[in-house]
Amino acid sequence: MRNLLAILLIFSMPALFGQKPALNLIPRPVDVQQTDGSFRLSGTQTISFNSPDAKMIAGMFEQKISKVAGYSLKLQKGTSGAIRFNLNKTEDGRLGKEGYSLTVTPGNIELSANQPAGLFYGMQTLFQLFPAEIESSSRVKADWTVPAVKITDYPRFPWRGLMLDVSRNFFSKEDVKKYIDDMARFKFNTFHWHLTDDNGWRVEIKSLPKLTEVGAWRVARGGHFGEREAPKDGEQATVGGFYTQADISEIIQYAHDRFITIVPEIDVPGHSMAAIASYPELCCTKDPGIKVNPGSNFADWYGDGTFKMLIDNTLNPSDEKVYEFLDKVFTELAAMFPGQYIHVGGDECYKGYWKNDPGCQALMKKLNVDNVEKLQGYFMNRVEQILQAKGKKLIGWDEILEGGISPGATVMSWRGVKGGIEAARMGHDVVMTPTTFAYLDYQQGEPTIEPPLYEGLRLMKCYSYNPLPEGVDQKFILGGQGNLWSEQIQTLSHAQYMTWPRGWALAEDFWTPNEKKSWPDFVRRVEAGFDRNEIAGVNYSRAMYDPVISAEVKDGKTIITLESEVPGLDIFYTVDDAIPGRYSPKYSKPFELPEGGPVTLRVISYRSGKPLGHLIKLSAQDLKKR
Ligand code: TNX
Repeated sequence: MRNLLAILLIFSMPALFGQKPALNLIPRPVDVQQTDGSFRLSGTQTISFNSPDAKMIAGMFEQKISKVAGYSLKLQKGTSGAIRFNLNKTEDGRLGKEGYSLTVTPGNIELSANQPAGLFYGMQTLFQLFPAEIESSSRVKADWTVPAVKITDYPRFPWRGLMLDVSRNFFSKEDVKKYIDDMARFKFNTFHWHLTDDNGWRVEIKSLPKLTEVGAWRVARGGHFGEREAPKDGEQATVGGFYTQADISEIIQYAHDRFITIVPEIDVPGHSMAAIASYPELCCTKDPGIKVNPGSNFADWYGDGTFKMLIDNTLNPSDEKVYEFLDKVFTELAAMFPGQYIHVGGDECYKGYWKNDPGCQALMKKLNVDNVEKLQGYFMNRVEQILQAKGKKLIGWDEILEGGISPGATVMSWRGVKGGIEAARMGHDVVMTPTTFAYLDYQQGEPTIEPPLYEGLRLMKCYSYNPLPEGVDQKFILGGQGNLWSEQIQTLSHAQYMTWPRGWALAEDFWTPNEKKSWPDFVRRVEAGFDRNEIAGVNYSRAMYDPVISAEVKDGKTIITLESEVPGLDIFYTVDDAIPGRYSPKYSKPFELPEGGPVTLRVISYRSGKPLGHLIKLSAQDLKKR
């Protein structure tokens, strides 16, 4: 009862002062006009729909309300319900395929769109206008009101994606569905499913049973991925999993119901160790000792993006049997996935084994080419022909540009933005997923606190991203995508931790007009999103509260700078081994670390007298290395 009173008080406060309540919508809509009052669910209202498609969305809304509020609202054909889901009879030109308009008054909720997708996105906005309790998965008490508002909204880009790598670590069918659920809440419409790599083949191909009998399983290992022990002779491979074709169909349907298209990826010709472990004849070395990799180190990286694979993980482009294999794989894949795109990887393909292979040399002679890069071009073009024969379009990582690729290929720009710019200038469609703004496997806060990884990408940087590079025609930029590589991610909750809130920043980068974006306003909405995730039971990271700590050595002195990306935080620190808190020195400007003995810097961020960030602890040596 007391909770209810408190909730009522909070909700009536803006009304008492004549202010409109703050809305916490992510991504921020194109146009929002707040009006007076609010709509209250009574439990006896009706929901109307004007077409079978509108009925489907209205039914989803009804089910959600029934689950959390326990109301059974009546669904009825027509346009006169208190809550109305309408597909426009004449198209509203501004809204396009995915836009919607939503009007809430004290008497009605009216949602309209040109297409069902628009109604679905409008419904997500409507859910975000309800109290946070709407995110609950069971019945809860709440004041089920929606502030009066008029919203016109549509996306900036048609491709708004997230990628999940299920090869490095397997994620169950249920995990994948949960991940898709959360994408849908933020109007993502593309799920890129990285199904194969060196560490596991995850999709059943009936004509090639070993891909999942052998390729889906690796030896059990703990510890940091990339530094694990290689498989031993005779060791049982017990860790992994795969999706049957029935599982795949179920997930496709699940995503389809949430207006999400799945783009499956089969990563070739590199990153193919799991396939090679299953069928060693597919690579140049034909080494039957090649195993599905458990996260051991099998490459030398030279720091400039070049590398050498110490174990052969590359398909042989000169062997016709490889194309027969790929034809089988893509025939079954094309039959499973209804979307127009199949992603064929193409990244980080090591060509060292090709160089020494007589078959590859003969092929180079025949093609009259003098470098192995061109062999990848040949391979990719063969793969594209296979896809075209199945009515599918090829999309690949930006390396596919290097060997020459047909203009019909779509390019995913990951090595920064330059591949995307170059591809768009050549007339390719492009999806922007640069490491510098969109890599969700990167560390999101203070590196000594976050799970170890070789790079960082903070929320503010994600949020600053504009997927349309300067000087590029927007028509070639389909949109953008965040990529969650799973080398270091073993559970769904960790995947969620890495994805949110950075995924919210990307959702807004891909949906909201650039000029409508505002970092301080986004931070406020992110904090409201945290509360919602608490209720939804979805993990997230609070790393944005941790300051950026930098050090500069000047005339033998170490100068420390502490910067908060979140406005309005107080940063407290100590250099005397005391635990920092509200009575410690408050940071205001760069300061010098004391000399003359071992020194430890401790830092923590507060707001309104309450700790928000982690307690960060760094030695003077650590700092000097920064
Ligand atoms: C590069 S991005 C890769 C992935 C790794 C990722 C780790 C891309 C096309 N290739 O195989 O998982 O870096 O950050």
